[in-house]
Amino acid sequence: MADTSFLDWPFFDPFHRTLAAEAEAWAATHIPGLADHHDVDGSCRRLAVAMGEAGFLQYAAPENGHFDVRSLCILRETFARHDGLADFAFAMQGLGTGALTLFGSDALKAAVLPGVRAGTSLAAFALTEPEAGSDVAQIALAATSVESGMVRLDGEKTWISNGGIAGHYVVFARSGEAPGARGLSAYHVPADTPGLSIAERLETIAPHPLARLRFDDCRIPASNRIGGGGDGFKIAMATLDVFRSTVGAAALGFSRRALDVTLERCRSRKLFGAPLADMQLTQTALAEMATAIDTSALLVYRAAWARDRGAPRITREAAMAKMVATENAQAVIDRAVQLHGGEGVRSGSVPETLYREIRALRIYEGASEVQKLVIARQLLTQPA
Ligand code: COS
Repeated sequence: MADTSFLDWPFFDPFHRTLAAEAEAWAATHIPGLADHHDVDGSCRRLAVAMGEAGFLQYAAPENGHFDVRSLCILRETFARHDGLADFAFAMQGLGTGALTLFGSDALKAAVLPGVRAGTSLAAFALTEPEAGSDVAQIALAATSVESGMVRLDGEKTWISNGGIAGHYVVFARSGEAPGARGLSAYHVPADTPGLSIAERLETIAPHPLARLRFDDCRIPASNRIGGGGDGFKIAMATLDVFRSTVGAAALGFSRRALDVTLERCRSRKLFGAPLADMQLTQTALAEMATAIDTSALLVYRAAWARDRGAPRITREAAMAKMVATENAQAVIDRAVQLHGGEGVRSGSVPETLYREIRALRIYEGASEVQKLVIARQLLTQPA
């Protein structure tokens, strides 16, 4: 049983504890029958509908427009502890519509978000391009105003989660109001818009729905723009400020699972006539794993709490939470693999699955190296 004592920390309100218990009970009952890693598209569709029916997607696309980031983190941590695809299906409904929730017009929100909350319409966040990943200001996909209130999109996006199964994408494009970061805008693009196609499905070490998208003379109404013209960069960053802490929460869920199975293993496995747990080398590893997990949890829930209580910007806190929790999780899971011996690398074992699942989290939504840049810039721009 995973440690839930963190829920007694002062970061939480009573309803967070209730939500954590509800999510745990739901996950234990429903996720095993819904997640099938040989059918990632079907699994994500089934998981989203079931999470919608259970009411969890209300947190991913809140009706009142205000994210409760602690709830998002609790849900991601809980789902990730049970299954990486379950976490993914939940997270994408939030990340894929975060820009709409925060900056969209009432008409767009009313048209799109009910299906997202129901889990019947899958969402995607289309930021990265073949030549613009960490350096968002280099986005090249062109948005050009054309006749009768339409905008034409031309270019490519890649590494797009839910690409191929999403019902709609938030697409960041160069609208040209100014050079660099100030010349981008965000658009809502339904997946069935003519000119939008799936150029390639992308396979990774922990399979998830992922694709490269092509936009060829893809026309959408100008009213599909999210926020103001030229505001796309800030909209992307504000969305990532919310969701980066939740990536840290998913990493925490993976780490807690790794520690749980390692504790079981160390108690039951005999080595030189005694349980593995009796060796001081093992105890050192377990102590370091548990301390890394608590360190991550403190940073993740600090960032979430700070935003929920109204901090105007939590860029630094979210970057620290994402960087430390994902890096710590990699180290914790590597230790779990080592303490499981051969079983740790057997295909399909829990440590092996976690080892593959965690790797991408140190890269997506801002690699650890980018988080360091973000943290340092925040320090350097503070008044002396
Ligand atoms: N919230 C609101 N506004 C923000 C912001 C935030 N978190 N971060 C930056 N801005 C604003 C800045 O204040 C600046 O505004 P002004 O033009 O009014 O001064 C503007 O946005 C440009 O910011 P900056 O100069 O820092 O832009 P850079 O191009 O130098 O940004 C980083 C570089 C690395 C910070 C940015 O590109 C980044 O976060 N990259 C990682 C992106 C990512 O996560 N990619 C993965 C794809 S998603 S799976």
